[in-house]
Amino acid sequence: MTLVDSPATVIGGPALSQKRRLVTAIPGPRSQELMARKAEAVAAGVGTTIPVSVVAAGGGVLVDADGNSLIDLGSGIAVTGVGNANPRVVEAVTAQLNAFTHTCFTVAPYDSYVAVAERLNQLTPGDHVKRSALFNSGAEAVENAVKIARHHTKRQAVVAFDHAYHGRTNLTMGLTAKNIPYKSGFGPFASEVYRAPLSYPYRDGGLSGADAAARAILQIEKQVGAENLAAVIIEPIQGEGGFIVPAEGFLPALVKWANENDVVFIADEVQTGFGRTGAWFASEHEGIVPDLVVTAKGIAGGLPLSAVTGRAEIMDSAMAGGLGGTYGGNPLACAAALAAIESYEADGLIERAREIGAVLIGRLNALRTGDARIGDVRGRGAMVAIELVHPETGEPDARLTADVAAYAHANGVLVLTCGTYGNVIRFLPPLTISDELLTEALGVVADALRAE
Ligand code: PLZ
Repeated sequence: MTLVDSPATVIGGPALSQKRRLVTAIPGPRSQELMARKAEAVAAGVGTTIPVSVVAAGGGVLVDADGNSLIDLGSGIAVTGVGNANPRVVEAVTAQLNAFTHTCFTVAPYDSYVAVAERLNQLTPGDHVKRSALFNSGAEAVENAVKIARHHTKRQAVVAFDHAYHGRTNLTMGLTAKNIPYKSGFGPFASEVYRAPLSYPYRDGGLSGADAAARAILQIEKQVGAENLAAVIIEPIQGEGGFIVPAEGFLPALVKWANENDVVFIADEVQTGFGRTGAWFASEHEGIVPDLVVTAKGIAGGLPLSAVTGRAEIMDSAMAGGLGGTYGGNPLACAAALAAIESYEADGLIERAREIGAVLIGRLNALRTGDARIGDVRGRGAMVAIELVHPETGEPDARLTADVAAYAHANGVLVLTCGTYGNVIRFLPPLTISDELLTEALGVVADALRAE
């Protein structure tokens, strides 16, 4: 039986009922206790979205220490696509734990690292010869993609886009657009990073994809020069920046220009990858073939793993020893990735992402019809968002957004916000969520909008 037929088969704990259930206020007493300890022990810069103490998670719910069961519309920021404690992942990681936990692949290699590379080479867009290298976090993989592109092209400049998010390390902070909270006070940032305008259909007056690409390319040519440019890096659908789907034609035009100018085109599929958008990778929706693809998050069912996959001639440019790290491609994470990939395939989860998308888009568009504060509904597959605005002016409404999220949290639905202007609510459920839970959660969001 597939998970699509019976979402209950992916429940993480033995008796994790797939229900929203509140037995205390959020946070309950045990969660409050944890938050008090956190305040004393954990650096203030490490924030939290919802003040709970999680003890179990699976299917479409998170259970807290007070016995509350919350509907999960965040998947740990698009990580647990295969569901929390996915049985295939648990089994594979447990077996690996009992065999060996670490040798460092660059010291004494093992099968699963190579197997993950083989799977990535098959699954990412394009049928050219590919190589992969594995790392720990999305940011680390982005850094390595840029390293590789610079080494290959012998050029230095990198272009990222408005509203981009690529991570929190020094280079990736520089690539990231938004100042607060990601960058403010954390400079100086790496040099040779330039920014280009994005295609943002809701806010750029409906500029066509071709025109938006021409605008970006003109700026790159005038301000940077292709001869200095190692790479352009872009999220095919922006994540933290506001779930912005560029106008059709924007991405293909950029890829064409990059190819013609020997500029490495890097797709940051950290948030969009692994079935999230209803395809293995979001690049597929417009048929683009990036030179390098950066993946993380959904790759390994919650274990820390990331990768750069791309054209062999680019990936092989760095000398042996030039790429690596102590933990990159750790055996536990690789075992998890192989099991997660199996789950996406065997359990029909990519198809499920499209079904989830249809439910989300349908319900949210219906809400929008009667509510002018919902300026836009957008996304693909199980990566969907609403942008909230002041109806008279179209100005972003960050206050309403925060209030709707707070109402949802208080009522047992974990939603995340995003966007340069903090006015986007994003829906990123595990692909193992049931339609019932999803519909109930959207009902709570509708109540929240009614209450404000
Ligand atoms: N590229 C497209 O979405 C991570 C960040 C949350 P790491 N997004 C969630 C936060 O507040 O830190 C992300 C992404 C894209 C790169 C990254 C970075 O991935 O695994 O967080 O380093």
